Amino acid sequence: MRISLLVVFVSTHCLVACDGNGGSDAANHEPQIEHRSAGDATVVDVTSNAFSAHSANMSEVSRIQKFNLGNDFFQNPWVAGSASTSSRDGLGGLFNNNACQDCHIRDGRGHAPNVSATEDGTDFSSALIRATRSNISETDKNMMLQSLKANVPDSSAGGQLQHDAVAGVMKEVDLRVSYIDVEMQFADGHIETLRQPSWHITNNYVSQGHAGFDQDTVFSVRTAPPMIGLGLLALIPETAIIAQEDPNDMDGDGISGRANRVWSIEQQAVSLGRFGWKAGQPSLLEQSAGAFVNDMGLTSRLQPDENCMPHQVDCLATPNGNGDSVNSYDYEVSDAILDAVAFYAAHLAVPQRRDAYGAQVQRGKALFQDAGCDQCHVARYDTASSSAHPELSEQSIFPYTDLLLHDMGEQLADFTLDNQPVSDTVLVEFLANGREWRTPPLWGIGLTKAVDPHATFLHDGRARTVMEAVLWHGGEAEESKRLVLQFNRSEREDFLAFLMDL
Ligand code: HEC
Ligand code: HEC
Ligand SMILES: [Ca+2]
Ligand SMILES: [Ca+2]
Repeated sequence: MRISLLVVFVSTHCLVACDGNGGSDAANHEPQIEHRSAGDATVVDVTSNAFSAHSANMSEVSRIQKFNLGNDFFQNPWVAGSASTSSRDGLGGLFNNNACQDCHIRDGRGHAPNVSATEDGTDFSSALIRATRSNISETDKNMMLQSLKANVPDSSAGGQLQHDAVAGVMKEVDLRVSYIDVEMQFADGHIETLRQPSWHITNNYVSQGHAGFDQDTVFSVRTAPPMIGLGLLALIPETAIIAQEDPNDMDGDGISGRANRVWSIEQQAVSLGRFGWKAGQPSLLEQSAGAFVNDMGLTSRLQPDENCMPHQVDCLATPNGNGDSVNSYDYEVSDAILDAVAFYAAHLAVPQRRDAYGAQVQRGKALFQDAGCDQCHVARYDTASSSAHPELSEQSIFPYTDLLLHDMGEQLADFTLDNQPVSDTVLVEFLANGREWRTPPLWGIGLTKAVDPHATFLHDGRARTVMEAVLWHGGEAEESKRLVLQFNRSEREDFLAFLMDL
């Protein structure tokens, strides 16, 4: 039995991998497909454009008709509504930024503000803060558990704090961050210095006689994640994700991932959450519509209402961008534009790995597995069949995520008005509590700084390097971090060589 299995394996190896990619004499006899992280959609690029290419196997027709149109509306800024301008107006009243690309920089990620010796950080151009009430009624809690309701918004500023606004509208908040240094010591004495953030949020309505934030409001800082490979993540079969859940840690390994379940406006049903730092969005179409309305103040079929609270009369009075003197649309973002942007978001390719089978990278991969990183950062999936996205259909992919929520401990928790970490009983986004985060995919992470040297890691961007990100792991990942802290110098180098090769 063993022998015949081995024969099958070896012959698969020859069928699939004898294409000259990498040596065929690897220690294990698996076919070497891992360097192509996104299967046939993988691109070869190590430049600052590494995250901006379309799926390598995309047809010319799709590229010209949809990808380029989506790119245009992802990249170029939107302007305030007026009677005369184009299909790109209707920004605000309230917004965080005026172009998708200004947060998802070069189709990669954003960053937390940097600080100087004398000044706190105020550059929130690619980050935003959500606001959620924590002391909620049983009815509200049940609604969230049944996933009909993402959260209960702050009654002053709503569920997201917009730190910018069009002329004549009061922006909701002014934001600032300061950091203190925290030292982490490895077993061999090596020290890494991390920066622990304190977020300072000024509610501008207080100056207008408003009471300010509700006393029980909790805050969740989010930097923009990278845009690559998202259509492939959308096609990971739901069964494969659910099969990895272990909500009560039945297997006793200290890791208890669970899926977020969220309300899908498109499906009008509870669906598996996949996107966002807490997996609060079920699809790229809904994530894009959510970004348009919350981050930019742009309405669409899926999000027909502006992001203003009832008392924000200046926001409500902002001219909308529903068409111009010639055309009129029902919403500021037409269906054609929304579809094209979601298509674009599905098709940013993942770059090929540089040295996946090199000796040092292989040693680093073994250390990654020894430290249990792959219990959450699960390497491989096969995507479902899709006629809508043939390029992404039935691909073997290596995203390094389980798309599940994990309690990452107090240090990475969302926080209260007086800057205390929230407890794990506070629901922040559908079923995700204030200490839970979705395991982010690691594919492409080694090219992050090539794409944007200012990019930072983790949900709030506190980590300046990949190693800092690892050393912030706590909660369910505490044991993994403990094992990393035992690495000696050459092991650290191998470990990082693997991560930087992804
Ligand atoms: C103000 C900055 C900002 C702007 C502008 C912005 N985004 Fe985002 N984007 C974010 C943040 C922050 C997240 C994470 C949200 C969360 O955790 O819920 C995100 C998440 C996403 C995701 C999910 C990625 C993942 O890995 O789960 C997609 C897709 C996305 N944005 C698309 C868009 C599109 C399309 C636009 C323009 C319509 C846009 N974004 C505009 C900041 C921004
Ligand atoms: C219990 C699950 C779990 C384990 C085990 C785990 N991680 Fe993570 N990892 C996460 C989650 C969840 C986040 C996001 C945390 C946040 O943003 O606050 C994360 C974030 C990261 C990031 C930053 C990603 C980004 O896009 O900013 C890196 C790098 C990373 N992990 C590497 C590792 C390595 C290496 C190991 C093993 C030493 C490891 N992780 C172990 C769940 C896990
Ligand atoms: Ca608007
Ligand atoms: Ca708001």
